Amino acid sequence: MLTNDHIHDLNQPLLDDHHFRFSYLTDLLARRSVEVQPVVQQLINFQVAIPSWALGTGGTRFGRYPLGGEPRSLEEKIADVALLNRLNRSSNSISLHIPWDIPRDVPALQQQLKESGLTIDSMNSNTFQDQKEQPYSYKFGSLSSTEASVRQQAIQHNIECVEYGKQLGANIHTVWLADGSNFPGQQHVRRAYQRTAESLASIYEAMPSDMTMLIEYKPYEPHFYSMVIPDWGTSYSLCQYLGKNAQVLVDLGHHLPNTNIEQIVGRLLHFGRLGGFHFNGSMYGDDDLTTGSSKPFQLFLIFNELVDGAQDQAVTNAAVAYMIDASHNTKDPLEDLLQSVENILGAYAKALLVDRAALQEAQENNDVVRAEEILRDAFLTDVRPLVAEAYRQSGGALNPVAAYRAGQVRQQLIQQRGKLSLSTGL
Ligand code: PSV
Ligand code: MN
Repeated sequence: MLTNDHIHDLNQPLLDDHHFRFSYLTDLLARRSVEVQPVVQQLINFQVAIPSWALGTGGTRFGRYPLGGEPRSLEEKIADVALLNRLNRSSNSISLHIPWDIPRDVPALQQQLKESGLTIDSMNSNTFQDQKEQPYSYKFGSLSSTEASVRQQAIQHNIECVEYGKQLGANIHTVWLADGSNFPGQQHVRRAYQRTAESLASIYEAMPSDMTMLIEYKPYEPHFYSMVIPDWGTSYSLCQYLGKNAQVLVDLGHHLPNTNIEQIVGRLLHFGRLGGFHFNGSMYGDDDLTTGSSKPFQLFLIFNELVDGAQDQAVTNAAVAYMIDASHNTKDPLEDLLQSVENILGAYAKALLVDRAALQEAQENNDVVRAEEILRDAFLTDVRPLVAEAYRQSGGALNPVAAYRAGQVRQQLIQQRGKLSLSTGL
């Protein structure tokens, strides 16, 4: 399905237009003393992990509208990510969620990953749902539960995830806790935090020294009065308590409307505690829409902080893990993921174009208008030819969504897997 040769053939009719647009932008940027090839190379190097749970149609609690051809097994999920990566060469890893993705045949999976040029990005634990065979319920929390037996079960589940991660070569273990309360007085605020910290410490101790624990925060949902880890400050304090291999994970959808996420990113970089991202698009909360679809300027400002941090020797933050965490209710999930990756690369490209020396000078002089104009100048540059060139140079499709459609991928997946196949996820 959509081989490299096929992708190469689909590029041919688009090349003339691409060269025209790319050489125009090359000349334009040269006038501003920006060399394009180093920018293209940084785009080529940039990789965003795909979560196994975003490959099928998601739903809301009101309904789900599957479009067919969804991956039915871990092997088929890996095949879908391999296909995405053949198209854009920018998603060379997959993140797994346990128990949705329990590996049954580790050597065979390792072989498949190797042949597809993929790695496992992170293992994600799930103590937000009860599983049939599990003795204790997470209805009133998992790592923060008042019951030692429940906490122990949740710790054990996380340690199992760490073990799968070791087997599959994943060096990230991500914890997102659904623990919280719906009513005032339901949960003792300080004790719930303390129990969580101690439970996390037991998991942290079980991790190998080259593994990082990413701690994700979320202000509400599934609980609406309080969440045990509602904000970056709580995640950060837990990381401080655990040790240097614990880092904060920023999921773009896990903020209240109008939160200044780029400022949080800057703060975490300053503290050397920014571990990773879950990219998605959000208007209100955890909407899990296409990354950059409704707030492209915000995405650019986040990348502006990341690029600024990467170029500042005073910043000692370790490598940041990038992942998409989205859910697709109305679009074909694979098209949505291709769009998200493209928007992420576009925001990154624009951030790389910011004239940092001029910006710093404007900031030092409190020249508000000039500083803002420098950012706007980069943001308003049409960088699509740079992203397309990165795809081209790395052997991908000049226009991944168009190639996906021309290759009739969804129709073939439906033929292979059936109209009613359903993937795991939310
Ligand atoms: C929770 O909303 C979350 O963002 C966490 O990352 C989970 O692992 C994922 O979504 C589950 O879909
Ligand atoms: Mn997430």
